Amino acid sequence: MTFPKDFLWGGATAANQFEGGYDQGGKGLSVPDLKTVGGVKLERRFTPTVEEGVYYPSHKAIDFYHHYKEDIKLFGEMNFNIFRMSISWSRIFPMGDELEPNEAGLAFYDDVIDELIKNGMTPLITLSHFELPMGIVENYNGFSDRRVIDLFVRYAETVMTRYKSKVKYWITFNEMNFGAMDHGELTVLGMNPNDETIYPNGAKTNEKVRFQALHNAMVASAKVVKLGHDINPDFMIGCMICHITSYPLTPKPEDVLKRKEFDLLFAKFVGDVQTRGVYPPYMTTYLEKKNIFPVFEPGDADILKAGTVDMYTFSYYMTICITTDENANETGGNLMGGKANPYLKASEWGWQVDPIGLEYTLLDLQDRYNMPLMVVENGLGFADELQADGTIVDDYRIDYMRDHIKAMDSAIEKGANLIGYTMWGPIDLVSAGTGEMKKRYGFIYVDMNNDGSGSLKRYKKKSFDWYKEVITSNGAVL
Ligand code: BGP
Repeated sequence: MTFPKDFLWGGATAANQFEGGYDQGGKGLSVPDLKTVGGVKLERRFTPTVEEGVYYPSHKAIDFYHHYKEDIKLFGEMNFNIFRMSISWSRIFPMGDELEPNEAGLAFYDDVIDELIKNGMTPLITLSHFELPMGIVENYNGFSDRRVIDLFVRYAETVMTRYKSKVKYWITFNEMNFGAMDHGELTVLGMNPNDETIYPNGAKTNEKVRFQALHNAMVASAKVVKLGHDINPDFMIGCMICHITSYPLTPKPEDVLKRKEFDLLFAKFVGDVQTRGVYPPYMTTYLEKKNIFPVFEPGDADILKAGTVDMYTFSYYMTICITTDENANETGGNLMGGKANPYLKASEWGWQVDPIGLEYTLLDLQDRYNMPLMVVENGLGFADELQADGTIVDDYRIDYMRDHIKAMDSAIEKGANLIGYTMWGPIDLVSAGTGEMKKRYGFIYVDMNNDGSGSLKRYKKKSFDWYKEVITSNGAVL
C-alpha cells in the first residue's frame, strides 16, 4: 500500500448537475438550465422561456440546494477529506456582467463551504463547470468576445477573495480541452452554435472563431491563476483536462501516427499551455497551416507565462482506439470518433472500462509534466435498481473502483506524484452528457427519475460502506 498519509479522498460534483434551485436566491439562467431530457436524447433551446417539466435536469436536479446539510453529513460519514464542487457563476453574477455580486448567491456558498469544513472536508472549487450564464451567451457569444475575459476575472476575484482562508484547491475550467473540439463551443466557451453571426450559413464549426475563443478562455484562466496567487500564495490551482487516453488500434504505423495526433490535439494541447505557459510547437504549426492561429493581443504571451498552474487535474473514465480504418467497430459510446478495443468491456453507455489505462495515463502525465496530479473524476455510470427493502447492491461499482484504485496505487509505486482522488458523483446526479438521472454514479442513491418524478429520498448503496473502509484504511482495504 503506497498512498501517502495525507492523500486526499473524496467525491466530485458540478453545481448544475445536482443543486437544483435554478431560480432561487436571485440566480440567473445558465446554459444547462436550458437543457432538456427526453429519454436519452438531449436537446438544447436558446430561448429563455421556461416550461416546467421539460427543463427538469438542472432545474430540480437532486435539490442539493435544500438538502446540502443532509448530503454533506453523509459525505462526512464516509470520511471524505476533500469535496469537489463548482460555483455557479450565474448565482454570483446573474447575467455574468453585473458590477456587484448577488449576496444571496454568495450566502448559499458560505453555508455549503462552512458545512464541508465542519464535516472534515477541504473544498476543491471549479469556477466554471459547463455552466456559463446565459447572459454571457446571448450578449457576448461567450469567450469569442474578449470582454468576457475580464468578466470571468471579476467573478473569480469575488469568490477567491471571499473564500481565501477557507478554500485552498481551485480549478479554473472543467475539461477545457473540449473547447478545441466542435461540441465544446457552448458547454465550455459559451458560444451559441446556432448563432449565424459567428457560424454563418448554419455551419456548426467555425474553427477560427472557436480557437480564438479557446485562446481567450486560456488567457482568462491564466489571469485567474496569477490573481489567485496574489490573493493567497498557498492556493493550489489546477487545470482540468478530460483525458481520454487513446491507443493505436493496430501496430500499423499509420494508426500509431494518427493516435499520436489525436492525443496531442485533444488530450495534451490545453494542458500543455496551462502548465508550460506557451503554445506547443505542434499546435502552432497545426493552427498556422490551417490559417486559424488566434490573434494574440499585446501582453497575452506574458499572461500565459505568468499564470501557469500548480497541479494537473483530470477526468478519467475510459480509453479508446484510434485508426485510419473508417470501418473499424465504434465503441458504441460515440466518443471523439474512438473505436472499440477488443480487449475491453464497455458500460451500458459504451464507455470502455480500462483500469490499466489509468496507470498508463498517470505515468504518462508524470513523465510529461512532473507536477502534482489529481484524478478529479472517475466512476461507473450504471442504471442502479432500488430494491423493495431499500437496498442497492452495486458490486459492479465496487469492482470498478477497486480496480481503478489499485491502478493508482501501482502508479504511485512507480513514481507518480498523485495527491488526491475525487470520484465522480458520490451522490447520484444528473448526467452532463445525456441529461438523464438514470445514469447513476453515486454511493448514495437518490429517488429521482428521468421524468422528474421521485421523492428525493437518499439511500446508502452497498458501495457506501466499502468506500468508507477504503478511505479509513487509506487505500489498504480494498
Ligand atoms: C465529465 C463531466 C462531468 C460528468 C462526467 C460524467 O465529462 O465533467 O460533468 O457529468 O463527465 O459524464 P456523464 O454525466 O455524461 O455520464
